[in-house]
Amino acid sequence: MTPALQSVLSPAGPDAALLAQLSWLLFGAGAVIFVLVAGLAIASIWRRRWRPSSRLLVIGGGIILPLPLLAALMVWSGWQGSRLTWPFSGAARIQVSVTGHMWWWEVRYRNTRTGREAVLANELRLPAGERVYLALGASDVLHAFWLPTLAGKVDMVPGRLHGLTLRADAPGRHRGQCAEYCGTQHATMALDVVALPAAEFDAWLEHQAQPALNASLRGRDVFLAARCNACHTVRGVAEGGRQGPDLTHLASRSHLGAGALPLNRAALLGWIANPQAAKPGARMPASSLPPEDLQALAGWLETLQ
Ligand code: HEC
Ligand SMILES: [Cu+2]
Repeated sequence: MTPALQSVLSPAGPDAALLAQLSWLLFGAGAVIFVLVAGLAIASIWRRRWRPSSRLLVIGGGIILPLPLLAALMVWSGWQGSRLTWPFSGAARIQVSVTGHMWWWEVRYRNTRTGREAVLANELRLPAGERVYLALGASDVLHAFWLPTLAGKVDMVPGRLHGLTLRADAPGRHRGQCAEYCGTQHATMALDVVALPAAEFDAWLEHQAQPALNASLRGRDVFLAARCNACHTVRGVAEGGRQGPDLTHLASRSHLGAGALPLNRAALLGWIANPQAAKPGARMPASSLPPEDLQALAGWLETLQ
């Protein structure tokens, strides 16, 4: 699998391409102004005419060069900005609401056909080549949604919804990151993004909307006895709180704790025993389960594909 991209300079969607073009243009024009003004400064010193009122420098470098250039850039960037996709929910088949929490992402898909909801966390999948509408909000403090390879940055504000329409040109992996300082673990608030061929995406979403399989194993009993469902939902097992990520299909994700750890058995055991070790400040308490219960619990969570 190709590594997930997280750079404005590798655009993979129409809006990101516009923004990358604009960044290069602004950088180029800035470099041109810098070189020309520096050249004029050197020229005026060289000609021993260096005074604060040196006409060459003040009129040439201070007015004639920057004014038209900056004015042209302003017009150009305003025009480019107006070409960015307007966030409009009506045209999109797939609508997702993404909520920023300290320090993870809640991702809810509404299937407009069946009316069923699929809830997941820290992972966003998109059908490639199709416009997707995102409704962005926050539950606690300010966060910001930023997928540099796909679109511009949008603030996530408690009590408000901001829209974003984006499109990934082709199947591939991307990485997003919270872009508004939101507390201790702001840096560990990453979002895995996977663009899939449309048919594959539909099958995946259908699966995510199903309740959990293997609902009758020992690990499930540990999950309930340890009251993990006070904060976590596993659909088909326990409608729990929303303080923590929905775990119904935990095992289909690639990371734990919004990018804090890769998802495997050892990481899972360590996380459940003490999330503070990998992510100090995370809003999940340590547990003191006996080792065999811990193994059963982790084993069961791993079956939640
Ligand atoms: C007080 C609420 C709370 C309780 C109780 C709790 N958790 Fe959590 N859990 C959270 C929060 C909040 C997160 C997200 C932390 C983060 O990424 O910053 C989390 C994250 C997780 C994750 C990682 C999910 C992901 O997709 O990244 C797993 C797995 C998990 N918890 C399992 C458990 C298990 C098993 C128990 C019971 C032993 C449990 N939790 C009890 C709040 C809780
Ligand atoms: Cu943040």
